Amino acid sequence: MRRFVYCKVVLATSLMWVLVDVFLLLYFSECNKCDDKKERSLLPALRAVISRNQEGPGEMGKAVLIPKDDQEKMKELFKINQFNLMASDLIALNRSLPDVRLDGCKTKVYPDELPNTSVVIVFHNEAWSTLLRTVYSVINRSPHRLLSEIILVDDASEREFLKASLENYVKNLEVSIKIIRMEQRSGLIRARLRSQLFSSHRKTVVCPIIDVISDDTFEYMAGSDMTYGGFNWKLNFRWYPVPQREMDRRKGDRTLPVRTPTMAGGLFSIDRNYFEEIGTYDAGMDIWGGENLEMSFRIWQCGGSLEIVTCSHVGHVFRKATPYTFPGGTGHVINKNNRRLAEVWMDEFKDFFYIISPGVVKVDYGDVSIRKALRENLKCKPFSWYLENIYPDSQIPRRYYSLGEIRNVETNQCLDNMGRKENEKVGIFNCHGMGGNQVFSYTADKEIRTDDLCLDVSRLNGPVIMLKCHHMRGNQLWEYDAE
Ligand code: UD2
Ligand code: MN
Repeated sequence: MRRFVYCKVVLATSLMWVLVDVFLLLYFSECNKCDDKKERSLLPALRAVISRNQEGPGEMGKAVLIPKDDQEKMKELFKINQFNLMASDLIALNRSLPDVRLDGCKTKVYPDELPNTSVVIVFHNEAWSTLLRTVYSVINRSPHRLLSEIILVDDASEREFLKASLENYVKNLEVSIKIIRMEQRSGLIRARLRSQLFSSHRKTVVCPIIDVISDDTFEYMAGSDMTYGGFNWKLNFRWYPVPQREMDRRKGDRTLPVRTPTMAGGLFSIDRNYFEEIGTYDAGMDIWGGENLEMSFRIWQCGGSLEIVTCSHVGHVFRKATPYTFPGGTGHVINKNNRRLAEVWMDEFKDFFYIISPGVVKVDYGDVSIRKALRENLKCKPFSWYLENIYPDSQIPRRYYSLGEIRNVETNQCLDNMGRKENEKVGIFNCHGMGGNQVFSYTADKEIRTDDLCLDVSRLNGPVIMLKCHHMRGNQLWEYDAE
């Protein structure tokens, strides 16, 4: 959020929410009241160039380049939010953007009786300019009759300017804005729950295309309608190409919603009652991570559907590092959340996660009996059904012969991906029996894969390299000779 991130959003969909300006002047005067001096990054020399017309910094989504003399300062400020705060502060709160939608989207007509939406934005210590630009973009780019309110959930921020100044500022906006304060740091999962969000087509949960706002220059770049959400063995959310079957189902019309196996998690719209019916979030998850896959699996397995509405765009600053603390430690928090999701939803397929991340099994994940009871009550389908029907191109194979190490019993050496990436050679290393880089699966399609990469040989004498799995057999087909 703060940046942009809304958690939520809109079915409305024909609009792009952007980030944007408004009364720059107001902004400055507010900001001058900020106690946190570090936030006041605007240098006098740069202020002069700010204007509200389309020639101002960052207008029409352009990159903002900081002059050489200010680069030191810029780097210093970058650390506060893990994005270029100086650049963001230079951009108008109602910044103009190019219309990046597919042409077919621009003439679409939507039904009159769409439900109202409350937009929920959670934040912990985010910057003033990104938070407010998010708010303005929601206001300026959503039909007001569909936008009932914006709810800002403050997850126990410590920055002074997010207190009274924020309250006073939003009072004057033309859409009702509620601010809810968490009394203690709770994480984005429980913070979102506090607002009791959302709205949209019952049982269809929708996400926008997520456009990329550069963390360095705040340049606005259109996201693709040709990727959808998946995940790897480590349970990281990943974008993968939209498969042919999904193009065929839509008869090639790219403006129709894409059925996606998972969502990124930060931006989606859901019917409020349905959200409650399917068990909101797992409130036992801490701070960050895991909730997006948990919700994705739950929606599909329990009879709902998840779509990317390709005519809807929302910009997001993808940060390379997290700006805030993870009470308990980053690894611990994420592993705990992922274990909760694996234990409740993945059945025997959780082995893929555990075997590639040994060590994770030692992490205490608390009590999941309530979530298991929820799955039971809703009569949700098994994970194998999800893999078969919703995500046949999954990195976790629905059917496989084996999962484990590939050992040369003579030398006691094992095939090892050596932590290498796509296009690099697979290696051989002493067997360590710890899983991780030495885990491979021989699948029913006769591929040998390690997470989302497959062993591939294109020349008779090798080498064997690791490439994206293509499901076409050919150079990725391996026969096992038991003899
Ligand atoms: C991605 C998702 C995010 C969430 C996360 C996995 C997108 C674009 N983003 O995170 O929504 O699904 O993956 O968990 O899909 N925040 C709090 N309290 C906290 C931590 C964060 O309020 O303890 C706020 C934070 O200030 C921000 C929002 O939650 O406004 C999302 O956090 P982020 O931007 O660090 O997460 P991101 O985009 O990496
Ligand atoms: Mn984010």
